[in-house]
Amino acid sequence: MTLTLYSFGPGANSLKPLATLYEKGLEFTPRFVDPAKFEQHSDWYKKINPRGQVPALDHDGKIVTESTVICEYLEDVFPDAGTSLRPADPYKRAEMRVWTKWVDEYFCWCVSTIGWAFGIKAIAQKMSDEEFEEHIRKNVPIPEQQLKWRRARNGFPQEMLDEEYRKVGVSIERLEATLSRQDYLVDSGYSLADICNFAIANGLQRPGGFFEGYVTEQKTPGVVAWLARINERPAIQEMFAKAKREELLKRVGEPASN
Ligand SMILES: N[C@@H](CCC(=O)N[C@@H](CS)C(=O)NCC(=O)O)C(=O)O
Repeated sequence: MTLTLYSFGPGANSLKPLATLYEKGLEFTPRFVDPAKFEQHSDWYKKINPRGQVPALDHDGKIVTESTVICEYLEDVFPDAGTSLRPADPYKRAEMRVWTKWVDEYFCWCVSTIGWAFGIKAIAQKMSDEEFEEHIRKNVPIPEQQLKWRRARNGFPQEMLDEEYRKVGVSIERLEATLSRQDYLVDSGYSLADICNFAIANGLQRPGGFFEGYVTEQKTPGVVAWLARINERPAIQEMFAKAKREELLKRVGEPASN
């Protein structure tokens, strides 16, 4: 049995399956897809995920995409490995899925747009106008992502940024409303609800970051304590330590079989 995870390393959507693999103690080969080289848009990678996005899991030659789906797949295939990340009770499991659906449909998008507006610009401005436009037109398969890349390079409309910041505020309030009452998003314990939200929320508390003031000890003590609680987990520490030692960030380029 072999598992290979194609990812950008432990941040955003890539963090979800990485954290799941570490929590479950599953052996896997990490393959770093380098966003600075637009490797997610390369022909070899689009044979793995035709959408030109990470993460993607290869399980014995079967490809699974969509970060939350990969996490659920790992639980389905390896239910007894390491930590169980779904509540046994069907109602609690439904609550967990409301949280993971909400991340994918709402929380991820507002945080991502701000990240693209202020963090991706440098990558997007690496090429000349002509090179950039040709790359986007030829290699980026999703029209919405083409627009996002163009906006990352040329600027997002201010009213869009204002609206996305408003949604980040709404999202943090929603997390705080639950986390001020309980340790984890579903009261039965740590689950994929926490991993998938942590993937997007971790880092929002960073002083000097794009979201300064949204997550603070004074305003959102529940969210701050929850982030710390997850960051203290041995599996999460192992994941970040491996990334720091660059073990998760080795770029391997085009696989020999492609
Ligand atoms: N719905 C997808 C979204 C994947 C996604 O947005 N991936 C981002 C990284 S977090 C990506 O590959 N961005 C690069 C690009 O679109 O060029 C999932 O959850 O896996």
